[in-house]
Amino acid sequence: MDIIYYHPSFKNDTWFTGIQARLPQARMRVWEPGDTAPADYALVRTPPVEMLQGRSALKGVFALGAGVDDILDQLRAHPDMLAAGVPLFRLEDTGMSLQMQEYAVYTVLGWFRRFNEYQQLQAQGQWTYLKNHVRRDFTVGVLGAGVLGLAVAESLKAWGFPVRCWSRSPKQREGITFYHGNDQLSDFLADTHVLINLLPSTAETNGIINLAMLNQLKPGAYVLNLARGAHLVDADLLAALESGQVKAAALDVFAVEPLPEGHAFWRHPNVAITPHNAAVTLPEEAMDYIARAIMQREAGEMPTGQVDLARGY
Ligand code: NDP
Ligand code: OXD
Repeated sequence: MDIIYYHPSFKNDTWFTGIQARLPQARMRVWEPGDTAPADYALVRTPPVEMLQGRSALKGVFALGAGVDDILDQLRAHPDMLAAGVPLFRLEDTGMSLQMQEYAVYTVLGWFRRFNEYQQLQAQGQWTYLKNHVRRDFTVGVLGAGVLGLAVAESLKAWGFPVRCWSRSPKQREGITFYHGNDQLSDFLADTHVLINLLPSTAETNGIINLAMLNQLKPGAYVLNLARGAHLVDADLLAALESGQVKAAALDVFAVEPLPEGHAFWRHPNVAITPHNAAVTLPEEAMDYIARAIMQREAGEMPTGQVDLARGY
């Protein structure tokens, strides 16, 4: 079994040793330009187009992340990048849900208890009591009710906040209110005090967090973008922060990464920034899934995690 591998920044050794230990029959190699030798599987992040082009014998391409917008963008520009019938898989959870929960719970509790504002007051040497938010009014709305969105919703439900989610298809779970489709988007946004984004980046979702959306949230809303920078219209968020419609934002992802020096988000007093690490790929967990999925493919089965190329996620 031959596996080709490409990642622009990961340490290759970890992946080679880990895959070898799990799949002793595998021969894994880093793909280099010009390598057209046979391969059964590919493990990739933002792969060069020519790595996958013409490889109709591939039994699976495994994205080394949860989002596959980078690969699908390339596929749109080069429709022959993936041969017909070659399945693309993505990481489902593999330890990312817990990381997203940590980030969301920390951030939402900070806003709820107004710790971000106390930090600013401390910097001014001010001993001031701020009025507490009311838990039953502090409604959290999660855009996306997939693997990560649902995990985040459950973790905030456990803290007693009213929680709602918006997705494409209808869903049901105890203690969470669900909305679906464009027709129910306005109902989802009305009364949402904290907006958390965990949508995939697709033609339908890019630019979705714009002024029209922000203006439908409860005045003084909070925005947490954990998904992709392409979802957010930066200028609209800045305008909403300026008007007070949005009180604070926490952003892990940006349209251009690293966030360019001089971007207004860097020094905005009500914007918190992290460098796209809300949930990182954990190699051991990811390799457990990939090795299991490869064994399933070898047995003629279809593992979970297959990306629907037409749907875009
Ligand atoms: P999933 O595919 O499991 O979930 C996606 C959710 O979005 C689904 O509920 C889906 O609806 C919903 N959705 C998609 N399109 C639409 C639409 N047009 N209208 C309404 N709802 C829609 O993805 P994950 O939860 O695993 O991951 C979400 C995203 O998080 C990734 O795509 C990635 O971009 C980002 N991410 C960011 C990381 C970071 O470190 N910042 C790390 C990992 C992921 P339905 O359920 O009906 O299909
Ligand atoms: C991912 C990411 O999608 O790292 O996994 O953002």
